[in-house]
Amino acid sequence: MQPETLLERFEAKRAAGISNNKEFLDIKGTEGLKGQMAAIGVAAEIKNENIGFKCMHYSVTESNGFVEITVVKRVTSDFTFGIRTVEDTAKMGSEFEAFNKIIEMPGRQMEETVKITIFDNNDWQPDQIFFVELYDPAENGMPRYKGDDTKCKITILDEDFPGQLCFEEPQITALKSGQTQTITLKVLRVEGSDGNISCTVSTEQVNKSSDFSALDGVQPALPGQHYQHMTRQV
Ligand SMILES: [Ca+2]
Ligand SMILES: [Ca+2]
Repeated sequence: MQPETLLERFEAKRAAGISNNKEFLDIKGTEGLKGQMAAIGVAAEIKNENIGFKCMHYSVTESNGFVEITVVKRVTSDFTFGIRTVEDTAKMGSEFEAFNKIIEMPGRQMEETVKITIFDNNDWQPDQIFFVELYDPAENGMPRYKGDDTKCKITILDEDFPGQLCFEEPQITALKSGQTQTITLKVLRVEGSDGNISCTVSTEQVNKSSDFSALDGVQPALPGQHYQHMTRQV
């Protein structure tokens, strides 16, 4: 008996040891088909029949200034659609410029590229994401079009290096002289100097004598600052 449904064909191929997922991964179809494929553990990408993103995920460094995203039209007739940004961990006005536009594509035009501004800063942050989606401007509430390819993800890659703080000299010797002396400790900021960082500093008494003034508090380091002096009396 010939397998008739997609599920039956998949089972028949699997039973015969044939591995060919192409038709499952690139197939156009309905939500019902998607559910059927999910039931057999195959991730299906359901494309919108009219419009979709060419790529589903873009990565851009924050210093790049912008990201360009391409939309593909799949019908030969004129088509009007909306495209807008949606916040996630990346926020509008902070990490990217809000974008919301209605675009009319004539029948002969099959692709359109939009440019979204990315903002740079000097602070280290985890990589952040936002989304761009295609929506129906003619429908009430302007919902996103159906299909997995009507939403794409943008990852903004951070490229700032705050660096690390350390003492220039791991050990300093001060001889007792009967008079108050001042020693200087130099703190270095190495392997990067982007953004503001700070560290807490404290003194620790190793033996019973208390022949030094305590050093406690927070030492800030400003962007581009590579060292700082701290003085103590002994
Ligand atoms: Ca930066
Ligand atoms: Ca940054």
